[in-house]
Amino acid sequence: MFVSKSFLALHSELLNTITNQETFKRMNKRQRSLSQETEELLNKQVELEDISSAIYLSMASWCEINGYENSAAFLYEHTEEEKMHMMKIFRYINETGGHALVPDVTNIKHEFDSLRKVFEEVLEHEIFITNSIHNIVNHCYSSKDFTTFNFLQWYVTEQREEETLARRLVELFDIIGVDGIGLWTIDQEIGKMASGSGGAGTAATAPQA
Ligand code: OFO
Repeated sequence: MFVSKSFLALHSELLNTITNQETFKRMNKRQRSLSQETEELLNKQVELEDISSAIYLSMASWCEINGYENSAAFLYEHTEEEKMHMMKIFRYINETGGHALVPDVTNIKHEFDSLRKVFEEVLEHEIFITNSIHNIVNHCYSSKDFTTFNFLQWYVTEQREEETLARRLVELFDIIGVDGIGLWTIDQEIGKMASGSGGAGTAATAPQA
């Protein structure tokens, strides 16, 4: 059977590439400092940060179409911030020899009962995220993965700030009340709190929820 020279060359080039990729994968496995279990926990956290981003985007949209412009701006910015949280972990997984996986986020709700409910859900969600971070930190401490333990300290600080701010936002509803121009005033106050807050390790430019 006649086989063209260029086909043989292409075939051998392909084989080389595959061999190189396999060698790289084997080397990568040997050289990884991340345990399988920590990698799975971090990939789960990547997904949670992406879910946070999607939830806040949905909330921002709801606020915008219901006339709460400052709250919408706050949540739009926070959507970006959650993406940044996700990417930090994503890159860390690969840098330490793991494989970061792109999450498949679906089933985000689009309707909310009220502005107050939006921010109550933000607080509830942030508490959930804090617990998740603490769970990974605890795992890293007991498995003596001090590199990841150290990496996660940024998130520990960030979560404390995010929870505190979310609590302040919910308190606005009790302090100001929602009657009359109450909701309008709360939306203005949320705008002020957004522009004055900053995250762990960031300049005071982005809002935290
Ligand atoms: Fe990523 O901190 Fe909020 O969720």
